[in-house]
Amino acid sequence: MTTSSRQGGTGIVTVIPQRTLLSDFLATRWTAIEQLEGLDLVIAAIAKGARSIQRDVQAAGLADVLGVTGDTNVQGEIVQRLDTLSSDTFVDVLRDCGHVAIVGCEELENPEIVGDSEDHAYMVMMDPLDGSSNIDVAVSIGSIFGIWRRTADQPVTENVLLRPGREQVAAAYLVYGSSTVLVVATHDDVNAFTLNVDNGEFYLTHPGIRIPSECPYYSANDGNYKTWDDGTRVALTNLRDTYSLRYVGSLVADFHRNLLKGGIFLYPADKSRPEGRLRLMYEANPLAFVAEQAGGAASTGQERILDVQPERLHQRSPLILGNKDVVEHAIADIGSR
Ligand code: FDP
Repeated sequence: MTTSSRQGGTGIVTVIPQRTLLSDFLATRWTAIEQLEGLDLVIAAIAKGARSIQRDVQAAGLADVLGVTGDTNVQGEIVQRLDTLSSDTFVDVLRDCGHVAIVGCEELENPEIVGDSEDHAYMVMMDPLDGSSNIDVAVSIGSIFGIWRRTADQPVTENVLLRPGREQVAAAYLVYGSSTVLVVATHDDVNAFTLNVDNGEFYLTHPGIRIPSECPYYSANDGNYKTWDDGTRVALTNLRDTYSLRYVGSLVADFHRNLLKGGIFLYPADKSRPEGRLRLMYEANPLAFVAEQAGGAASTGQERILDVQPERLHQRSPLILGNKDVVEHAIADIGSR
């Protein structure tokens, strides 16, 4: 049995073996868990948005979606057209799925309220297009989602989103790379689905992901060495002496490689960015949740990422993420001076 086959000019036939469809996975996975009712539709909506963004990413040089909009976002960063398109697309699909109350987004200063009935049980924080600096140069980019549950009696306001990462019920991310992959994590369960571009379906390709115990890679922007404090320099020097460097500069791509192959990602605080560079609510928290469910760890260097009590929607955080023992070692080095 095959799900698709293709014959190119070379006469080589690509045969894709039968695999579980994302839709079948979603229809059966969480049915017995009352706390996750409707989550299948939220994930299906993310997959729907991703299909559309994937097409735009693939055609980016041809379609009129490359380049900057001329605006800066709430972080003061230059907004790319694909950032705006992704943000609009994911807000629309999450609104249409009928189970999301509010969407917080890197590109939006204030969250978008998209529903307030009892059915609208989920709250989503997203980075709709991660790795913006890589858009125009055909390097892997992605989308990141943290998903929390709302209690029905809570009014839907911005403040309901200020919840610690440990309360997420699920997290998901996309990598638009050499293939398009959707990773979905719930409690103790991380699975990855690969898009078949021929029929637009996601198939389960990486069931039950666990971070390998080996850690071949470390990922950090070494160009920041001059701005790190002494403890961080010790940590990075030890990592450099032990592991191979891999740094794409798109958080999702670096994280995804480390999740599948083993590795540690670091974007620590530095002298010019004492709060770190990455965003707590829609970068650090969702990926920390995925890492922990796959047996890894995530820390600010001072505390577990998932325990940070957020004060602002767009707050930044240092991030040290990956193999548990290597993360713990790096934290000890950072605190050693
Ligand atoms: P980008 O600004 O290109 O969107 O989200 C921020 C982020 O990329 C991450 O994806 C990436 O890991 C990091 O910034 C790269 O920062 P540096 O260029 O400072 O290394």
